[in-house]
Amino acid sequence: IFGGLKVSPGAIPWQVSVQVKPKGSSLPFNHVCGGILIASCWVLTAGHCIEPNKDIQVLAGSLSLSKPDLGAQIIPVQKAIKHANYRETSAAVYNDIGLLKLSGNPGFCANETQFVKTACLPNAQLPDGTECKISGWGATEQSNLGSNHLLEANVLLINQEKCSEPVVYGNILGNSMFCAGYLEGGVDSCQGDSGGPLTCVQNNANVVYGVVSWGDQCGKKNKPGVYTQVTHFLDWIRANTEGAISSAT
Ligand code: 4AZ
Repeated sequence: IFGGLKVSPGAIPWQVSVQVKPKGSSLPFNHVCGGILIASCWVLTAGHCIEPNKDIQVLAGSLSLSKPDLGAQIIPVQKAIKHANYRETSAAVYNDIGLLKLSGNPGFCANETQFVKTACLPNAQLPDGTECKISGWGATEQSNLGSNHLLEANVLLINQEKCSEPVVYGNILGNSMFCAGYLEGGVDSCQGDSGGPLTCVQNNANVVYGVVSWGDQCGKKNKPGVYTQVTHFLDWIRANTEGAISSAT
């Protein structure tokens, strides 16, 4: 996160670290991406975070990456689902969304605590200019190795036509993506934040409105962060979570 501040304990309890190692190896797990707890046994992340032949685990309820906080939960991933239409070009990433099924009995994987809670899904698009929050352990303006303590920053939802202007991203933006941040630069997500949350307040609840996806570097003028539009994938999320996500009534 560029232009971020340290997160306080329990402030972003749906944030997880997605960690991998080569399948079957004795190497330690390594943080690769963020993720978002959307049900006890389900983590939403970016499609590009799901690589073949890796063992995956998630770290929940910890602000520190190197030394899990008291009350942290480390949960193995039983199954990783990458969107079937995931596509990567040199310029952009399309349908950049995936789901991680945690190991445990249905409904009893991550334990809800003060530091571990699920985020809601959005039920409609929000207006341009809405202030939302991003978070992660990714690269900062100080270090491209990232931050050991979870960082957060506020960003604004940017109009799609504005973000599709030639000086910004031109015609590569798809309708399953949106831009957020500041065209003047400075505050942004970055490498290592991918897969993590962009949450906004909707109906007095925090909803996971975007998933950190890509961008032309970080914090640059006219190159805001690009996020997967979660509202575009609501049916896909419901269809792939085995009934674990209840619909709003
Ligand atoms: C990345 O490489 C990445 N500024 C993630 C987010 C952004 C840029 C790059 C957005 O994972």
